[in-house]
Amino acid sequence: LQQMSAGMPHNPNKPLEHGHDNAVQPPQGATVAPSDPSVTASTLSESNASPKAGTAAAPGHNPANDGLDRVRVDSGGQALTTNQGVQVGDNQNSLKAGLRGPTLMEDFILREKITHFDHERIPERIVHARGSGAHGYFENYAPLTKYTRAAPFREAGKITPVFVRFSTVVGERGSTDLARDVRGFAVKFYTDEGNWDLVGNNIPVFFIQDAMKFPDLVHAVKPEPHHAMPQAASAHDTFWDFASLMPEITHMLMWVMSDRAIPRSYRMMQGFGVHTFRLVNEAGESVFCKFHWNPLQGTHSLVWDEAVKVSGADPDFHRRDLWEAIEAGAYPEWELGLQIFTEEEAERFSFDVLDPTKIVPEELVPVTPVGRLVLNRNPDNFFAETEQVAFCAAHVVPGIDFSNDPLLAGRIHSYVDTQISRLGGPNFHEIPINAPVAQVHNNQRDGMHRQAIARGRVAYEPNSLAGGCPFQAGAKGFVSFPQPVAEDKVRGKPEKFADHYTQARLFYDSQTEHERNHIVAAFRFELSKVTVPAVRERMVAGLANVSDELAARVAAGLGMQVPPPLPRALERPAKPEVTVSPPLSLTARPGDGNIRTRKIALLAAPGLDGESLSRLQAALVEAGAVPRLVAAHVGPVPTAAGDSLDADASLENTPAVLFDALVLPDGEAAIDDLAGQGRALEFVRDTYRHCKTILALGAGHALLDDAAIPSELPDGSADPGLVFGQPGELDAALAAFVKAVARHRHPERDRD
Ligand code: HDE
Repeated sequence: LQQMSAGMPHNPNKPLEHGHDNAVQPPQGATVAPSDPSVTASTLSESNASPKAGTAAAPGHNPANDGLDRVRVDSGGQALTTNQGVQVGDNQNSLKAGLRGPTLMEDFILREKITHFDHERIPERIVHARGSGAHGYFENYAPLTKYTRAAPFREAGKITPVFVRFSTVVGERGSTDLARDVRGFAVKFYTDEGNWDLVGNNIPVFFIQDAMKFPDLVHAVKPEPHHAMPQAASAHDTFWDFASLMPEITHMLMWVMSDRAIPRSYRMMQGFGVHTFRLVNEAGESVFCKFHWNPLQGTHSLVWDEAVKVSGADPDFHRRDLWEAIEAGAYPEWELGLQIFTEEEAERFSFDVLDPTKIVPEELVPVTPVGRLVLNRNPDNFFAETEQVAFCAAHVVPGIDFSNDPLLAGRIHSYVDTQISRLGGPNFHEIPINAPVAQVHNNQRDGMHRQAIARGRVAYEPNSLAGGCPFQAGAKGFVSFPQPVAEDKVRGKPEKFADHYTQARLFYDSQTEHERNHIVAAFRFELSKVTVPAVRERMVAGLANVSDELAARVAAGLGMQVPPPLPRALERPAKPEVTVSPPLSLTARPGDGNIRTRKIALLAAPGLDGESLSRLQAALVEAGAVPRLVAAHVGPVPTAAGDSLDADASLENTPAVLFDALVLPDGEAAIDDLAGQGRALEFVRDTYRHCKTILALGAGHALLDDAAIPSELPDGSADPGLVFGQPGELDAALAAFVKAVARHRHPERDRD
């Protein structure tokens, strides 16, 4: 290092390949001390962020990024080299014996380049292959030491760096973001006592109760093996065949057929740890705990017709949304809430808390907010960070422990196992995105791709030759909660696991009318794709155990009679504590009424009133929204006043489904022009059909008539999503528009 800083010619490529000159390097014989994670967000600044515009909240220092800085490569001003650091003279032509002669075996530059290319891909994740990630931090509100000794919860204001990856489950790596599917919500906390991975989903229950059934579930839902169809879809025979034979799946199906499975954005969905976990305090006392992530942006979803169309128009819709929000400085945020209850309380519940197909209703155990998660930095390299990150349900830290949930037990095994083949052997924990901020000291050695250079001759314990180091930490280290176990070995399930329908009914009965309509429509859509009538019948017979109304409506949608209900495993399940739980509806969390990051289309055509549209555009930017001018083609659009506005999107390349709301301009000539364009009319109709807000300025309202949009709701009342404004009274129009857009959708209009 001294040689390098003195400018001596010592391996000059090395610092460029492995980090900048100021990177923290281990001095001879020592290790790098971890950064002090106890500093608060307000005293720190992000260490290495790309410049960001917008309303930057205090981003928080991310010590996990310090380690990554050492391996970030910038090639600005540098010559091209081989992997051995040899500068390449010609990157266009292979080495030949004469210009028209054979290429020579000797060309190590060509062979190195092609060989590396040949191995650029790794296997995709067996599930959750499609995803997007971001860096951020978790900030703790208050000490939680009464319940847990886990490092992130120790002090008020404590910052723990995180990397989060959102995903779909079924589709392959290049599949659409918009599939009807569960979304993964995996959080890696780089705590100062080691990595803790909370590998959750956006739905708080799961399809199955026991890990033994996971391969069957995944084989049933993935593309059918003979022809590898359909991609990223559950609407096919094998999934529903399996589902119809597995009544324990019923509660999960309610969630997956609801709008939760087609979120508007990763930023607008909840996350859940799903299983019951344990918190353990310094005294070794334990309580049960369920983890909830609640988005500050509110919970919002698409409608199915829209999701299908977005899949074509922008299959990267969720990836782009997350990336753009972070680049714009509109950092997405979630609050972490805990449901904490004792084992004795759990004994008295009408359901079993070890059953991952059950929730603990919030009426029974309230959700206590304990901290917030902020995502404030996009990865520099998708592969190195988002693709190579390896989450693992077994990664817990002192203070967090497992329950006996039999699904969780299988997960504790599965993640490292699958990653050994996905990431090419052992030692992937040393890949920078996976390496903990806490130091690693053990006697594990060697294996493929080893990075650490362990010094000394001792790689065993106990030893005397290295002073007994590394030594076991005793009570300071991870100690499993000593739960007593004294029963016969059996293969089976506890009695309460057999109640497959009570909570499915609770979910259905807790939905608003339009949410129930969407569940019915989703079942109808999915089951209508099933080609075997017996499977459809069995499915509807299962739904008859949930709700007569649901079964009748789905059956009607499939042109069949409701069959007799499936026999139940448990004729008399315990009486549920609650029969309706309002937080189960997406409408329970509408957000805080702002329209930040909402995408708004301003239709433009020659002859529009440019002044009112420009003023409105500026006001929307001021409110944090993302307005875009959409016209027949990109480029200048002449206004009535003789100047022009620049359209940055066209009706052809950016259809209505990519926006949250629409503004129709004033100007009769412009409206006449738009009325003659099929795409413009389709734009208006889709916005209306998908229950989004439309603001018509002045003459703009005529386009609503041209598109055959009803001016009021079927019951004769005013449509809250249709706003009319005069160009002279823009402030009033804007206020009404913002209020309507903040509602996200207007389900009163929803008629499928
Ligand atoms: Fe996973 N799951 N899972 N899972 N899971 C994987 O690990 C598995 C389950 C979840 O963004 C795999 O590295 C088994 C529940 C997420 O990288 C694999 C069982 C929940 C992600 C695996 C389950 C999840 C995964 C595939 C039943 C919610 C993506 C690649 C016993 C609480 C993480 C990999 C990321 C990924 C196994 C059930 C969430 C194969 C065996 C329940 C968010 O190991």
